[in-house]
Amino acid sequence: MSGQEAAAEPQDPRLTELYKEFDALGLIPLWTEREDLMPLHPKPAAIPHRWRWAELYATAVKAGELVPVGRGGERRAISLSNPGLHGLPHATPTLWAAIQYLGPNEVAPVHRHAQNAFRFVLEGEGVWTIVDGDPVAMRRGDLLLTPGWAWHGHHNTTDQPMAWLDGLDIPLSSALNTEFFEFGPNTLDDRSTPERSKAERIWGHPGLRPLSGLADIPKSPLAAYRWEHTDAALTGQLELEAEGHEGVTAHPGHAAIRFSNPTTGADALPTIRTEMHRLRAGAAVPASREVASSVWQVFEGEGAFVVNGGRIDVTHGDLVTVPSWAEVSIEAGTGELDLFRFSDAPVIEKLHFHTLPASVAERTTH
Ligand code: GTQ
Ligand code: FE2
Repeated sequence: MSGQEAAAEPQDPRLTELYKEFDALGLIPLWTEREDLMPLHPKPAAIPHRWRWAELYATAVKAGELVPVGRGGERRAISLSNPGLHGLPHATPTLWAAIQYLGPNEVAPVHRHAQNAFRFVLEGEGVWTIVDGDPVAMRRGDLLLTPGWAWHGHHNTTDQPMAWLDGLDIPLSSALNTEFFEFGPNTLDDRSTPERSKAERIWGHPGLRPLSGLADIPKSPLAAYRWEHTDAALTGQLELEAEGHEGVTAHPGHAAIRFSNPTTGADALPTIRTEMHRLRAGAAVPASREVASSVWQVFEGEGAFVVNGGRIDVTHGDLVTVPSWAEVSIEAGTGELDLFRFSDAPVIEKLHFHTLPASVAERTTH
């Protein structure tokens, strides 16, 4: 019997009474909810969406003029709110993405929280983020980590503003009720500006592990992944491919690396996967889907994402959300396209929600 036929029939008054009883007792029967609770495949409320960097940056500049940064608010960060997520400051159901803006000589005070964070620098330099007392320079193309519960404050040492991308697991932490927060000292005493952080001096040597650090550390101890290394890794893959070596790139014309924890080889942060991708001019990442939600940012170049059949053109700094199970392909424009990406895949993999039989993996969303 279809729902319509059922609605047309007069309802048994005992059934009406039963629904009232459910309601009064704080109960909801499965049969009225099943399709929402257990869809045939993920049906995310989050939608594929693009934020233009030029627009984000312009509003951040205005916020810089109007909104002080200091104790209380702690950060001048403006979050990407996915239009499908009911006005929440969530880019996807699990991920926070924000532009953070620090004006000339400004200081963002020290605090710590259970949520894991990273910064990715699209452009600019001159800010040091002090992570557990270790000053870490922030420069173009760098990925900087602030693992959960590490103390951190930022200070701009120049007379130029700087803006960057923040990624955190705030929505995941909120859903799991794992949030803790602590204010640090009111003054940021260490204003030193070392080229290399202590973390890099210990951990930043390829394939070399200090004997003082043989125990696995679940959150990467390497506070900074420098653009110089990321760039060289991507260049190496494409050069080898051009020399005729097979299986070096992710796809033809598509080099990619994952930022990893040097003690475990796993993702740099326990809850957030971070990657850098480079497409040759005119190359494409073939269509695929995965059980994980992602945020992409264009680092250099221009191109297009095709998500669930919808084309999204992107240029320098633009951000795109790709919900779980959405089909996505990526095309580079007439030049090379460099893309930073972060996702919640480590969480899904740890919980084994990504292991599906092939018949299920064939199911489409649209
Ligand atoms: O820089 O410490 O975008 O605590 C959101 C929360 C940045 C930060 C954000 C934060 C920070
Ligand atoms: Fe923070």
